[in-house]
Amino acid sequence: TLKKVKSALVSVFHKDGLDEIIKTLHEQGVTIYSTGGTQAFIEGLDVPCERVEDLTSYPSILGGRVKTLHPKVFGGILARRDNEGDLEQLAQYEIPEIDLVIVDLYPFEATVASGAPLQDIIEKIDIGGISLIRGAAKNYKDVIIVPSKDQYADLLTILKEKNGESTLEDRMQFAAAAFGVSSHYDSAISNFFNKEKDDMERISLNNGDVLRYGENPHQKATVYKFNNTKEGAALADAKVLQGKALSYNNMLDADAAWKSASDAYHAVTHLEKKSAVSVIKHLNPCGLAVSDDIMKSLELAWAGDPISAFGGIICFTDTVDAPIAEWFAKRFVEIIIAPKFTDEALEIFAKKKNLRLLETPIKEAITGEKLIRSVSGGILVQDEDEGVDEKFETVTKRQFADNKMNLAKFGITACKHLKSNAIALVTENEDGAFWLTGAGMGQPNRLDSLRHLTIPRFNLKEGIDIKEAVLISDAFFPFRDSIEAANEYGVKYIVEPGGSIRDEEVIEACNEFDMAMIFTGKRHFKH
Ligand code: 93A
Repeated sequence: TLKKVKSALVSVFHKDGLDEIIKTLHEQGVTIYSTGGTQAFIEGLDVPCERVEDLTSYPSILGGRVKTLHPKVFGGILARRDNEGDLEQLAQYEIPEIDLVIVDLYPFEATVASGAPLQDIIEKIDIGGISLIRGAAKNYKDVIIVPSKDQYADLLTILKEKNGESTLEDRMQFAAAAFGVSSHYDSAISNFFNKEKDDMERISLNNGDVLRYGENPHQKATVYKFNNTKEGAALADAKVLQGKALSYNNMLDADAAWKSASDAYHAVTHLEKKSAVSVIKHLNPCGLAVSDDIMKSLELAWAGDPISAFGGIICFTDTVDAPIAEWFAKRFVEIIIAPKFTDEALEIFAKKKNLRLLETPIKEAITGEKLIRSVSGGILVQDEDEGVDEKFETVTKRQFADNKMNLAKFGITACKHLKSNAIALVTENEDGAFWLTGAGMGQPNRLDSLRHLTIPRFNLKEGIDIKEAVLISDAFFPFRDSIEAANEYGVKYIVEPGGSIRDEEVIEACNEFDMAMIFTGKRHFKH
């Protein structure tokens, strides 16, 4: 079964590491066949080589898509050397035997990873190379297949130490590696195509439902729904149980309410039974709370900013029952969202003709949905900012108390849903309830967002120990002035991503005021 290499076909994308192999093949008198770029490389080494085009009497066509795909190439690779019929046909059609094939495939995965456009990715699907690999591996009894650079060292061992003679076992090992390479390559292509297909399906839209009006009554608006979102697991699919038609702002606010309540629910892990409530105004949570009881959460969410809560959009993660419905009797809100309403609650709400009730399951922690917005002449698509931050690095002398970590995670979630520049102040009650006690958002500078925190404006300091609260910033503090402002409130715990060129100055300010500060390394802008 010892076979000596006499002829080789070499077609590689990356040429590095090839020179030693080519020189050794040449020294051993091996005939080398090669494709365009590889042939130029080989001739650059002053080694003669036969052009595949001369062998096939065809040029490389279709921009290189068809180079080696020809019986004159594949015949010489696939012919069984112990089969008389095969050998006769090689002679009849003047096909040379090829007993070593060296391939390095078009870099499909690297091209996908580079973010190249679809057309470039498609061109990097290797057809000829993968066929050479499969053909040579199938005929491992007679042919050595080197399917990638990783096998160059093994080939050199055979060429140099065994004078180009391989055993059947050697060739079978090369074939095993080859099918590993081809299967990995095709899986990568399959994964890419299936993901593309999913994205396309997600983006294809149902016919639009006309909305009551747009951002203002003189603007028309429509809501289109993505196909193939999971049933019930998307705000646009929520069941409208009562109330007048929804407007554009209503949809946006309802979405913000649903996402912030759901995310807060997922972010809290210290409670066995948990119930989250959000109160939204103009896309911002002005109240957000998670406790072990729906009524408690509602009262805390409302207390976050009772003035703004008027006319707000409320989302629950629990079934809304009669006592909750009664609670709203004397309060005006636009929309209430919940996974379920009891019949008694529906009866009570029925008196408020204009109030909209939306029924939808809570949002999953990670949906992978795309966010789409428009700019003049185009659309912007990005991933949702989903999940809970996991990296917490204390950067100050004062340590961030362990029992504050859960509260910090809740606070980051609240902050993430506030428009930038966003500052959130969150508090834990004695019974373990977490709530948003101060929110500053939408200011063009971070200091103003901090100074506009709702808490001092509504004079709710009573009952809240700000020394125990955690203050979160959606992006780094660029100067120490914000820390000084936080100190005026009496804040002792701060969370921010870090990454400013003045981080040192900011940390120094925290140390001066005996504050504990955490860097998360993750920014949460929301524009
Ligand atoms: O476009 S292809 O799928 N068509 C072919 O017939 C073919 N034959 C070899 N790509 C083909 N190859 C690939 O070309 C090899 O896998 C290798 O990656 C590359 C080498 O091209 P060149 O020698 O011109 O640099």
